[in-house]
Amino acid sequence: METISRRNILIRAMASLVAMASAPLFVHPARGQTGAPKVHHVEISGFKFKPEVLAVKPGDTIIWTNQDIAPHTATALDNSWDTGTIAQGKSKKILVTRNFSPEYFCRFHPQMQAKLQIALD
Ligand SMILES: [Cu+2]
Repeated sequence: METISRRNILIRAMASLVAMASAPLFVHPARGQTGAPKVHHVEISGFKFKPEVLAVKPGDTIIWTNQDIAPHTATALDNSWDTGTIAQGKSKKILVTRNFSPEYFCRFHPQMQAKLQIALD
């Protein structure tokens, strides 16, 4: 009798450990492990895209926010996507699709360049 109840306690303890270990997957479904789409933020300030290299996946959204007085754009080098003009204090968002062109620049200030590292799964 005692042996069985000890085993039951052990099984319950192990079950709760397993539940605790897997809980973060359900608490943070957007953190990558489940592959859920994410929202990434790129700040434009001092005539730079920050970060200049950003890891994304198809299905993710990128939001660019312009902190400069000058207007900017985020535009694919091959022109396949473009936020259009982003005025001071404004944001524009774009959905990352399959075969998304990774390198981009600002049409008004072509020296401003950045790139996306697009993970394919
Ligand atoms: Cu610009």
